[in-house]
Amino acid sequence: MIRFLTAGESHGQKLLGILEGIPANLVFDEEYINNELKRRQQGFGRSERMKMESDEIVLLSGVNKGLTTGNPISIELSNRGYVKELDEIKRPRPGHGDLAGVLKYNQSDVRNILERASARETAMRVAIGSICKLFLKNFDINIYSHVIEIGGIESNYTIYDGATIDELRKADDSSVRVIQQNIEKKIVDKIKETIELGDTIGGTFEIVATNMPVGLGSHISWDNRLDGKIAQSIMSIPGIKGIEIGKGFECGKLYGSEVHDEIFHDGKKYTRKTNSAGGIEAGISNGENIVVRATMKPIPTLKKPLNSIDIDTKETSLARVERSDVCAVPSASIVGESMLAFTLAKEFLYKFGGDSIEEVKKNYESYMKYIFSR
Ligand code: EPS
Repeated sequence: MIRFLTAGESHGQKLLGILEGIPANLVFDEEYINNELKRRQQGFGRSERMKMESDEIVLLSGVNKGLTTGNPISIELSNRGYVKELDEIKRPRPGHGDLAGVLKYNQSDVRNILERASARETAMRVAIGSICKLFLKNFDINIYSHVIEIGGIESNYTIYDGATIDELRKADDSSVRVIQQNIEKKIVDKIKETIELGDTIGGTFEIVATNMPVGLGSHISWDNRLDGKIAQSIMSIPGIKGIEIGKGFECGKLYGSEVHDEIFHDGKKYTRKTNSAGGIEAGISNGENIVVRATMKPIPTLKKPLNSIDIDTKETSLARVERSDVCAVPSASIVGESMLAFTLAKEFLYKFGGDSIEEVKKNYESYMKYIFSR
């Protein structure tokens, strides 16, 4: 079983992460992890803070001579945006955790909530998720993402419109992680317009995991279902308000005959021609690519602030204005890849568990032999 914990605040000294349960003898590719951190820092619409930060991990434990030891892996990331003494905040921003947090934790300074609620924490999730990606790569499982809509401008070129995995890889070349160049321009213009307005925008991204084995997750109990676990992990990303698996909400508009993926056999294995289910049926991975979409709401910190209340005086006032992102959907898609990687690695180890990579591989290969004999 793997699990992770993070600690740290947005303008605190460091972010800390502990990942437990990664098997021994995994090649720990630090360059890959740092590159994943860079991918999260890209994206037109991020705050000036992103130019300041240059995220690179400091590895503290769990690796020897470039290989994991099976011990908990602990890492740290520094915050160049560290501020020793922060001023107090009294005017909660609608849409942020500010008000609900100060009430719940009986705080008089909104800082004590927002510094942790901040999406800065997702940098550590990407560091941890990229270790999970390295693990999954041993089994040829790869995870990709691209942005399919920002501020109402849709790409109309999702995995269900024929976008290929090779094309998804190209999202890394786009400043807003979209495949089509004409849409990229429209989205960049929309973000520029939003900056001018002193406003913010959200959007939707699509994540795909390839080469999935049949059999992760289970139908036997509500809390074993893979789709439920994926939904929880993606929904835990700050700002996410909606999630779909496969064709998701569109399924509610179609006939069963238009939705369900017919079953074939090519002489060696079962195949499907469509994947509306997004690779999961009855909470079990069915061997097709896992497809997840998530929608991020607009960032709550507005340059033209919304109405709020001063929590000390109870007087009507405008919400606090801080330096912030205008659009962080491209970054959120990388965080989404990482959270999916963590959930899939966890389920993979649950099914094929072992204390070393060699042991997991043996279990996996013997299961795959059985699957292909069916
Ligand atoms: C964030 C506000 C911005 C973002 C930050 C998340 O920070 P600042 O207020 O210091 O400009 O840049 O995201 C990150 C630092 C990051 O690494 O993603 C917020 O309020 O959530």
